[in-house]
Amino acid sequence: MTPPPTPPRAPRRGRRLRVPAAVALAVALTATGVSTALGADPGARLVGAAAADCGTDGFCEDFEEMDGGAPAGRWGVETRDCSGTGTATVDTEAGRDGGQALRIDGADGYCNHVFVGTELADVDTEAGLYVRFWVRHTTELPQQHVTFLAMEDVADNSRDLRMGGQNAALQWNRESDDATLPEQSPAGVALSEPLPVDEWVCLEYQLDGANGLLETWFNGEQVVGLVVDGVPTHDVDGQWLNRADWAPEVVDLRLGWESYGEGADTLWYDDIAVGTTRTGC
Ligand SMILES: [Ca+2]
Ligand SMILES: [Ca+2]
Repeated sequence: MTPPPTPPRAPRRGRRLRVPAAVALAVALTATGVSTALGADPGARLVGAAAADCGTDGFCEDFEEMDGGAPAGRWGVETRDCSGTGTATVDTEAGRDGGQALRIDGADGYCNHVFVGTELADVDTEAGLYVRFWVRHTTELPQQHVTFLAMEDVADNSRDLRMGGQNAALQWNRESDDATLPEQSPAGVALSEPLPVDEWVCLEYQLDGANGLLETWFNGEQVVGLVVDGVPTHDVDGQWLNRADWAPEVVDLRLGWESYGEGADTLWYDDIAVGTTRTGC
């Protein structure tokens, strides 16, 4: 992958769809959505993906427009059920290109969780959702389950779809039934990736709610253990697809940290792009 471009500094928050959205999205999804979700020619969408500026039909966030300290703009700090020592701030300690980034200081234990979230009302998530973000952290993922990204799924009693780690590798977790992707067998975990420390990593995913599909990329490369393609694969999405009616409708995006036993970490997030087509790294 080519290095990411320097994000522009012009005000960009609240950017809305630039094209007749329904038409463009319908065409895009019909043409490429399912085939991409199934892993066919995933590189095709990378053509032109590294364009400068915020090349998405949803929104971008580089945290440069904030004053530092508390997250602002479309983002708010959220601690569901209880709160503790976890903190969320915007600082320049690790920001990409020397700029600002969202910093999460996460601690052991559920109630020390903290997330910074935004609603997705301005993204046509029914047409398929693509999220790209860069993350950097200081501590290897623990053996026990942790979450660093969550989305409220209103089609699943508002329980979360969660991205995080378990057995020291990246995983997806469905809060409602604790299904994991990949399955947490040694063979399944080996099909995922650890999240390296002290370097920026580009994570991307596509969530095709209508078809119950999920695909994940690590620095531009598909992670085969993090794909729900509709066909049960032993060690990967077999457990996930035991529930045949999974059709998520996510309404928010939250970045942060939540652990359920062990797991403390300091993380930075930057250069987020959310939309209905793949942005790339
Ligand atoms: Ca930044
Ligand atoms: Ca499969």
